[in-house]
Amino acid sequence: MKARVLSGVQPSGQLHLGNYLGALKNWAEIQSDYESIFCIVDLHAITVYQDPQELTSKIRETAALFIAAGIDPKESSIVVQSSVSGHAELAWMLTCVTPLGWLNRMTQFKAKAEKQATVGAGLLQYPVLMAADILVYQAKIVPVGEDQSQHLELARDIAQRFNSMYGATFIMPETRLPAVGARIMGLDDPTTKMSKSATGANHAIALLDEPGVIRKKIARATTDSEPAVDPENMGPGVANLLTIAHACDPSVTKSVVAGMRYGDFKKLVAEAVISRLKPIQQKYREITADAGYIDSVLVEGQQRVLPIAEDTIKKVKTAMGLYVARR
Ligand code: AQP
Repeated sequence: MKARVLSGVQPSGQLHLGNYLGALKNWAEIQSDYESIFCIVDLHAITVYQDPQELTSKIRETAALFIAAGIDPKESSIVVQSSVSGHAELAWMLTCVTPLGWLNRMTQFKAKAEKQATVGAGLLQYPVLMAADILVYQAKIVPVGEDQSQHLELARDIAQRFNSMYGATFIMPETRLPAVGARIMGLDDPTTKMSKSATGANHAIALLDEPGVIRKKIARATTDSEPAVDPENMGPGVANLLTIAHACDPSVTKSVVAGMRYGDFKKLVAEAVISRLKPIQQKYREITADAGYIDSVLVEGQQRVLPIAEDTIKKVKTAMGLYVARR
């Protein structure tokens, strides 16, 4: 029997190169080796305010980008998190075994909370919901970018604590980081990770950006005051661009770019990105031309995974002594 894989993306904005290189590309590469479940985590997205209409369309757009990036819906289950109630149900049960101090230590919570006028309780709960996403399917492998490593550790701690309180129930999930691209940084500020929620116009390359836009964004990317690439002494901006180019086209290496003037180097990076995104954008256009296709994929995904989630919820309820209807 194949081990189970689980991962997700928030439909909270335009998917970007960090999401692709840190997550989607890796998912597509490993999907056939596992029983794979990939989620559009809309319940995570609402931990900060989302415009309802936009959220609805972003959910479908995200699903279409999963497929365009190489996720095969026949092989992998593509699921909207809120369409399987077990995620939220298990999250509550896990909340009740999670010490508050564990959540207060989460660096992503601290960083996001600083940007909000009012901090919703859901933002603090975010990593517990993420633990539930993984544990409700008893997933063994969780392929994510580096920014999620701390949340994955917490998921393991929560699973362990539950098992020691109520008996062996959950299997321990393992983090799987990509070899290259685990942490893509913002083009405008290479000290912060590329993210959907950042507001700078030149921060991220969206997967659906036109070639002209990509060239412009990369041309404006922050580098340093040196004139040319010194492979032994690269500033964070240059190193980030090289990581991006290498992840998009493995033939672009340190030795290839050594001594290149920044203008030429950036052109090389832009072309590597454009070539990598071209087939994804083409497939996206094909998929979205068929109005009913994405919904059929999402219903199929939901139906495939529901029995797994229901089985876990029953086990957890039984372990905790909650009511389970006898039929
Ligand atoms: N910059 C990144 N480099 C590598 N991997 C990344 N991931 C996200 N950013 C990078 C990985 O993509 C998956 C989905 O993560 P997400 O939906 O939380 O993406 P986001 O862009 O970080 O979204 P937000 O809404 O902007 O969230 P915050 O504000 O939390 O950053 C994950 O596997 C993630 O590791």
